[in-house]
Amino acid sequence: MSESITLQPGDALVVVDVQYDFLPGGSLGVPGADAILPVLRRCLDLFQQHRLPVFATRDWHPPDHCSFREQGGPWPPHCVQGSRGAEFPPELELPSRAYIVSKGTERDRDAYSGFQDTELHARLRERGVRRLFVGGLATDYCVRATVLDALERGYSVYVLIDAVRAVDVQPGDGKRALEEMQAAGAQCISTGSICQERISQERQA
Ligand code: VGL
Ligand code: ZN
Repeated sequence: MSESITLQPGDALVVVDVQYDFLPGGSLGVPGADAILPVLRRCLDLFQQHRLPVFATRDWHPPDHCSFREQGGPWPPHCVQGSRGAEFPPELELPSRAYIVSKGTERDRDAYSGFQDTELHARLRERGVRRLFVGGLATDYCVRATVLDALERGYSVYVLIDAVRAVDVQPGDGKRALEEMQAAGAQCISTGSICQERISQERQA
């Protein structure tokens, strides 16, 4: 049993690439990914109750992006800017104040990490964020890259293991990615170990 973690000022939730194309039925559907939706939903509620910021990254590719097979890349077309596949599913109920980070927007550059060519780091610093709680898709690609970049930039990182899923192109890719993130300093926790208790606003005042 891991200890319970109390949310505090300086914490932020980072939801990585929870978009239709990465859900079952999508062009790059991650097996079982729909199971993380209610889990993330509860986390979003918790962070909102604590008035802590929420960031959501999205893969946001031009129609002829270099990562697509027709362009010689490894993937079927996915998350094309403005397409339904690129949308966040309504079940997620992202708060309107969530800060959306678009990545992979340049035709000739792929970006797995939410930090690559984006303002994520600047926005997090602006909000005084020091600890990131990360969930989303996919464990072995964008979650991995985002977590490793965050650690490199000095953030403490908690990977929400029940709120991530892997593509597993090779069996075990997701498991290896989690091990790699842990070796780099990330802590893997279940969302259940985040303390549900609300910080009393009165007490803080
Ligand atoms: C992703 C493959 C291609 C991801 C993005 O979000 O993990 N995976 N583009
Ligand atoms: Zn992509």
